[in-house]
Amino acid sequence: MASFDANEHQHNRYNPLKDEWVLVSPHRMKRPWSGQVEKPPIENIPRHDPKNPLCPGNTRPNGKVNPNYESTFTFDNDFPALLQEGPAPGPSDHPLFKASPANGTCQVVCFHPWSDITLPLMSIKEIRTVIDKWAELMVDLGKKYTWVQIFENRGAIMGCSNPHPHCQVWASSFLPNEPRVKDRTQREYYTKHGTPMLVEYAKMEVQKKDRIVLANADWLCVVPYWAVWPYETLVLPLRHILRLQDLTDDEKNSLADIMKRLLTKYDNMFQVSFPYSMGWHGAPTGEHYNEDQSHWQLHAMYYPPLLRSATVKKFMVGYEMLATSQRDLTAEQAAEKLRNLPDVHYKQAETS
Ligand code: H2U
Repeated sequence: MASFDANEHQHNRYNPLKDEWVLVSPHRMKRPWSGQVEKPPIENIPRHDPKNPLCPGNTRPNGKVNPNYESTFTFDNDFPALLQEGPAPGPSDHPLFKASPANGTCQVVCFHPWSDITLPLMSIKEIRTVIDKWAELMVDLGKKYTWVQIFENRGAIMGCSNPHPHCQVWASSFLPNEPRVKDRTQREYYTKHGTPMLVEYAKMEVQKKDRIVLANADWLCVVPYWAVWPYETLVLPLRHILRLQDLTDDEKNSLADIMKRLLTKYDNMFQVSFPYSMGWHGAPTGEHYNEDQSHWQLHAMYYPPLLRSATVKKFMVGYEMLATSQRDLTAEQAAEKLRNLPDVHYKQAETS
């Protein structure tokens, strides 16, 4: 039998952050596709749409009027999934029917006054204002809440309801599932090895090189060894940093550089605004500020669904839903493809 080659032969990879395995089947890359084809995303978005509730100066359906903002604009989500107050469920009368209180607040952050712009098309300075807003919200909401989740859904394919560039911030009185698992796995790793898991991981990826997409003085962007989504990336600081609000001025600028280059590469892949869900994870806040959280390392995840073209996305169905996540393209192949894409945006290449 031939000797093992990760780019050719099936294998499982372990995700130590989520304590999960992913099945890698690179031999399937050549199979034919005759399944669903998504409609290409509509790209002719007006700069200002008088009917869009996220645009400057417009009245939202609840009667509130947006200011004529010129940079970022943050408002309380008019349809929040978490309310600040409400009656709490009583104690459970059976271990199979447990409920617990859930309070919180939801906000929307518009990145820019224009609807026809996205982060990769914004200047480094403009991206920096978004990062500053994120850090500010982490501080403000983190005073009261256990977890502040910053996330961006980009593209209708990812459930984004509005083309205006924006993200959401949901702050909660509880630790949601994903960070709850990551808190446990990072804590266990730190106790066992005496070093934060993701600080060690970044060091190893710098040595190994084959999964690096981008790097600068402060940041590393890799397709993680355990990636599930075809072009999933993990953005890590090179220094041990617990939370987004702990970044220095220089680190915020160099993050804006990494974000612009990564998102440009994504868009250049199929010459479309590349859809994704992204978000930040760092040490919990609220009551956890007073605890030792050294096991945590700040990181951002990008989960784009596209696989073969602008219209064919990866579905997490069947085996993924019922057994374990599976991918065909290896993380190393995905990283190489991303690394080789230009970091000048295709829309800006024509004009520069
Ligand atoms: P997406 O990030 O999935 O596109 O969601 C946009 C959010 O904007 C969504 O949570 C909010 C929705 O509740 N929204 C308002 O708060 N007010 C509006 O008038 C429109 C949309």
